[in-house]
Amino acid sequence: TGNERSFIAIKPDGVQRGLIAEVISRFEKKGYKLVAMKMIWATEEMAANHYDDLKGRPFFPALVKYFASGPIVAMVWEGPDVIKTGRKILGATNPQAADVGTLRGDFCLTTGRNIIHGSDGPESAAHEIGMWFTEKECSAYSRSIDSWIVA
Ligand code: DAT
Ligand code: MG
Repeated sequence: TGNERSFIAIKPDGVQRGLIAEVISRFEKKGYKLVAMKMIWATEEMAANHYDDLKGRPFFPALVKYFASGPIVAMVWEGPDVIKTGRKILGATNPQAADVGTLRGDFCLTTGRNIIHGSDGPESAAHEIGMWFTEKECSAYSRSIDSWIVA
């Protein structure tokens, strides 16, 4: 939908590797609107809550440790079909399966260090945005260029 929002986070490896600007650039150049952003060092409790749906999977403990291993850049991006199209910009979960031209296809090698998170549906987007940001931290604003991007 037109004003759909997705939670996108640059994971600790993406921050360490200097890929913050690259990630922002891909979403920004596509035309999406950044409505919230902050750097935050998640606790393992926060990481476990974020990946709640994967509790019980064998890789869950390692995933939680990885996500809490350093600061992340948490963002909310807005625009037409940003959840589904954002997932395309990220590429497949396993970087070896990710198409060249996607962030994971271009910048990483293994599932355990896949640099970025993106909401996979409207329910998870709402849960994740609510978990990481308050309503007031999400700025509803228009850009004068919007009518050159969306019609
Ligand atoms: P995605 O991050 O593409 O939404 P997911 O939600 O299925 O993928 O899993 C969340 C993260 O957990 C993923 O980015 C990396 C890790 N992960 C998923 N499947 C894994 C596996 N089979 N082995 C190791 N780590 C895995
Ligand atoms: Mg997921």
